[in-house]
Amino acid sequence: MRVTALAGDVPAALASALEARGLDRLHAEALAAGGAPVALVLEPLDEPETSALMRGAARAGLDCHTGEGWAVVAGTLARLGGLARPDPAAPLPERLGLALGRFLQGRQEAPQAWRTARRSIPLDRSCIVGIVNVTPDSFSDGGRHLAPDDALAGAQRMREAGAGVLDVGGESTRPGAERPDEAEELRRVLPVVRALVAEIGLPVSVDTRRSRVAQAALEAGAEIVNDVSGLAADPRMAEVVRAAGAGVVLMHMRGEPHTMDGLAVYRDVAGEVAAELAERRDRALACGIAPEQVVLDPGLGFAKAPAHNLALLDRLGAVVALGHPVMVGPSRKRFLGAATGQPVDRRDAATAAACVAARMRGARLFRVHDVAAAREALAVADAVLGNDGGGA
Ligand code: PMM
Repeated sequence: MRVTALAGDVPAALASALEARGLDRLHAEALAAGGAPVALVLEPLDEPETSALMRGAARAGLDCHTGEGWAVVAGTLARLGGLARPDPAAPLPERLGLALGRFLQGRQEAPQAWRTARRSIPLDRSCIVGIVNVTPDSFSDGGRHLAPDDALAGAQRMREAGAGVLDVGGESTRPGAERPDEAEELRRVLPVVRALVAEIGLPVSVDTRRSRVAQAALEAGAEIVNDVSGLAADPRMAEVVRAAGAGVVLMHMRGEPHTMDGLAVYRDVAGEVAAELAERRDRALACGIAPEQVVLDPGLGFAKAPAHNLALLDRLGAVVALGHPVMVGPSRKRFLGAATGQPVDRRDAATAAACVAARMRGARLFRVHDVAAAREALAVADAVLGNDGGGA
């Protein structure tokens, strides 16, 4: 007898093996989807819930580890479905049954498009977000795009290199950077937004924590708000996004750019970032923002030590599982310098590699300075992920 291991973490590998042995495609795909690995933390749990969960998990063939008020359950999606299915002989406590049911219902493929104020951006392949910083002090392209004409020329090159979105920011969020006042931020951002909207034709995003800057940029034709505070810095931001129907990037950060480095303390960075982003997302939806408008970003470099950034890239699935398209912004950041020894002006290959790592873990949008390098690397990742099995 021959024993051949499949790529068990890739559902399509299981489907191909079944199809090659005579199952029809739909059946093979359904079985393979049920075989997808899942791991959940449930907390807080009371004593009866913990006991019921342990019994139910054993019956369903799931691994279950429990402690004071929590449980970790791991296995396949199909077995988790078995656990959640109502069983009159051994009903789950109501709160537990509801929570599992909600999780299974909400668990879906990440949406294949992003709705903005003006269009739907397709995400069936990687979307590159070109960075247009109009700050005199951004850490990696400081001042290069300050004048609108220069920004326009840079944006034209990004479009030719395959950018799908342009992100204009007038505030450097680098640790220790001085924050411009609102008038200065508006003075930097608005002429560039106007020029890009008029001349480039790509969707324009504004990277700001201020609702007045976002509002003015949206009125000038921008269609996305990229808020590194996840709508937390300005109480009016959510309403501005809602009223305009704008796309919104909710990024994870703790504290403020000048306090964030001291808050980079985690016991389980991916789990904590996902839980904190879920709270931000829930707050945005409660304000009337539609789920289709929302993109989530783990905030690489924001309140994260180098090892946290690497762990987040590896465990990005925790953020992807929240059910929104995921953006990452690794571009030229310090953790890439720590991994490669390269200075900030020589980190574009490392950036492209980080983008590919994130793409393999489910990210769809990539905020970078060097669009051409990222585009080429991600074209390969898209082709690998979009392959048809080579024999099907
Ligand atoms: N990083 C920076 C600024 N804005 N926005 C999002 N959504 N994600 C990021 O990772 C991010 C961001 C800081 O980098 P820069 O100064 O090079 O723009």
